[in-house]
Amino acid sequence: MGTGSGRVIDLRSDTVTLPTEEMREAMRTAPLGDDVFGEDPTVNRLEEMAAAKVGKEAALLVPSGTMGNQVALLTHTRRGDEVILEANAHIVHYESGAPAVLSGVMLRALPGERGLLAPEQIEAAVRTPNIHTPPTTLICLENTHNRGGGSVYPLATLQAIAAGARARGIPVHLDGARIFNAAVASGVPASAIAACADSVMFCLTKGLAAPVGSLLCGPAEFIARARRFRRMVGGAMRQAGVVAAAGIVALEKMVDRLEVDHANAHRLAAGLARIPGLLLDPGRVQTNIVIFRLAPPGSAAALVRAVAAEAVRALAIAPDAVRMVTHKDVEAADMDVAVAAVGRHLGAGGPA
Ligand code: TLP
Repeated sequence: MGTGSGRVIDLRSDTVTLPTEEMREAMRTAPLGDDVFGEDPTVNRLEEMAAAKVGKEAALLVPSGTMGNQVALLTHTRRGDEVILEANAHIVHYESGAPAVLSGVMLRALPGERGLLAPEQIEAAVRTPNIHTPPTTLICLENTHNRGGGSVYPLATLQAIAAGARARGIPVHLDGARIFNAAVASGVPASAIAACADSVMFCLTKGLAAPVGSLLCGPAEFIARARRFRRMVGGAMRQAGVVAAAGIVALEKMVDRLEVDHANAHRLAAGLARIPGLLLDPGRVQTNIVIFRLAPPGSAAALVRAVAAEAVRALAIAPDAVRMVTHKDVEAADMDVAVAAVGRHLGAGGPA
């Protein structure tokens, strides 16, 4: 069983993608300098391209999406402030408690619908200034939403949230780790999505397949302040053009092909949804993330172990929930192999 070729179908994340040959060649030949002196031409070029892609004045290369989000929080907030965000946000779940440690902020985590917040929900959560309450000084949104199953904010919702935030003078930070998946799936340019936020972070290392790097983008004045916080958390790098070179290829060559990942995710979801004992509405899969639940007493960990034995890798994200993510290093036929492996486990009434 398995892939028969010794190849592993790794659906744990789109972060597992390896750089393309073109990226490796660009990395080898990139003109370099010391980026802490602002002298790496390849980093400067990537930052300009990134800012232009999302319609912001400036951009800052950071080693990871986590650092991009945390530098944004440091730049937007002060200790004791409150940040409104969705309860399943990456910033809440997967950034090691950094907002509490680095920025010293309170997180006001609101329950969303597949990770998406409604404008009225945010409006109702904004604090009225009072000596007893932490001031609301930032709203964070995530698009696409990872734990929401790759869900995409409708542009009108983002615009309503942005209008409400602006009226109150509260900035919006967008965790757009997968903003290009959102753009490709919705047909809305990344710059129109980003226009609903003051700052936006996006990753080169997810579907775009670069080995390292994320960009924090925003007004020039904001990015100038963020540059100091990047330094503070140890993210100022030297000849970072080595990684920026791959990032340039990622932005130029890897965005349009994301629709292939989305088509593969739809194929995967359609196949999985036919398996008894597996709970998934394939109509809700919008991008490259497929999250399904198991009817009781199904165990996500047991399923992940069983399919791993067939060279299919997935991630248990809750006791009864499994995540599979498509990306450039898997193809359409792999989806059928993955579905068959899951089907065998559940069909065999595998260990609960
Ligand atoms: N997400 C990773 C893991 O950290 C869970 C993944 O496999 O999906 N924002 C969002 C929405 C993300 O999904 C991620 C990465 C990040 C930020 C952080 O990026 P990195 O891993 O570069 O720090």
